[in-house]
Amino acid sequence: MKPDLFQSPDYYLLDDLLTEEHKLVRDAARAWVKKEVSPIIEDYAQRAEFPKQIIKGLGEIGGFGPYIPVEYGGAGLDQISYGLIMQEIERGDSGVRSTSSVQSSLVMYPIWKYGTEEQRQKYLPKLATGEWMGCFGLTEPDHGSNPGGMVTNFKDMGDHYLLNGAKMWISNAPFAQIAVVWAKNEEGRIHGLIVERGMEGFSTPETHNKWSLRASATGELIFDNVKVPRENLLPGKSGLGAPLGCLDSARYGIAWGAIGAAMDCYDTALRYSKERIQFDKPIGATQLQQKKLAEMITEITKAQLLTWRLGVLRNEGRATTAQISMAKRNNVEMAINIAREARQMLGGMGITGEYSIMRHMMNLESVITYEGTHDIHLLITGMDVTGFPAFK
Ligand code: TGC
Ligand code: FAD
Repeated sequence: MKPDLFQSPDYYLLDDLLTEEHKLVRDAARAWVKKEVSPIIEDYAQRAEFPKQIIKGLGEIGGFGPYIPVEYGGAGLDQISYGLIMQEIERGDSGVRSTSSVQSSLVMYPIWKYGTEEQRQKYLPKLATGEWMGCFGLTEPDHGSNPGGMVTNFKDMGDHYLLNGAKMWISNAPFAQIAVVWAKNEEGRIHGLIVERGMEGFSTPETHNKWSLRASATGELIFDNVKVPRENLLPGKSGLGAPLGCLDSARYGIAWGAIGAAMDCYDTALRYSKERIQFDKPIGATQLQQKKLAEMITEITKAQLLTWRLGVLRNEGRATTAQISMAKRNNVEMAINIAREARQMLGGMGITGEYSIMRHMMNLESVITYEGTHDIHLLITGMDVTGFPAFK
């Protein structure tokens, strides 16, 4: 793979809207990605393997629980710093950002928000350093966009719960020490349970043959009469709103992350367009290629503004689920369109692993599907503006 020469586009001088702390956090993440992710990621993606050696560094740059309070091992940062870290990590690879998103927003967040003090003390510090990795089990083979229909269930056996069912498409599952699993009790009410690797009847087979997010490990969670200790139930919130609350945080991070992938594709295509000579002039001097680049930087700039504003609203506790949906949907579509255009700008070279674009493009096919599909986010916006839910 070519050396990482990334230069971040900032067409509207958005750095002026960031604090010194935001810039420090972002620059540290950017430098880490250049040093630890860019040189190896193509190889790991080609081999369909998650690079476990980066876990410690991810923890050090605040990639695990950026906004979780310092007393629990988190970085105690605000929502814009959290977003900037996701942007930089996904600039390297969406699969690495996935690992970070899942650990932060889908494992640490529910333990922090819905867990007991004992659960926070037991799990959060280890998750913050990456000593323990976690995964989040919501999706099932027959319930993806409609998680409320889940059939995974647990029975109260007095001194423990008995968990049965299966989850599918679970990021980090093959190597995670713990899983935050959403299951229905005997009354059909959804609760979160912390399931630990090693519990009898719990297995995590890996999902192979993915053409997307190849550097992220994906698997199933299978529960065959798993005895879960009573103290592993998250008591703070139940109902579908509990897992959906976690998704708000993760989807917000993805909105930033997608900008990172788009910036990397744009920057690569821009550089290539100045160097690649056809018909005795750089392809960047032709109107057709300039149209592509001009539209890319316009879309990136609009997404940066949208997402920065969303970060401000989240810092103030005012961002709604529908606003987050709009940003996730807009930014991932923006990124995937830019990746497709940028890939074409590199001609044949665009399909090789010499450049990051094709990998981003394939990764984004997962990003546009997980954490709520593109269609589901449109329906969330539709419901918000009309008041009519059109899911059912
Ligand atoms: P609905 O009736 O609308 O809501 C049920 C209850 O939940 C409440 N609620 C929320 N609460 C907190 N935060 C939110 N964002 C909430 N959204 C809804 C709601 O008020 C209600 O509460 P209550 O008290 O009245 O019961 O639910 P619905 O069944 O009609 O479904 C709505 C829909 C379709 C929007 C929802 O199911 C949905 O978002 N589906 C998409 C599923 C999804 O996003 N799955 C993601 C799985 S995790 C993942 O993909 C990780 S990938 C990670 C990576 O690798 O980076
Ligand atoms: P379906 O829900 O079957 O949707 C199929 C199609 O139908 C989609 O285009 C959808 O938009 C459309 N559709 C569905 N309902 C409607 C409707 N009412 N109106 C109009 N169109 C509709 N899940 C987890 O719980 N944890 C994870 O860590 C996790 N990681 C993932 C990693 C990867 C790489 C992938 C690919 C997925 C991951 N997921 C995870 C699962 C992901 O959240 C689901 O794939 C996603 O929610 C969609 O569910 P589905 O695949 O079952 O598609």
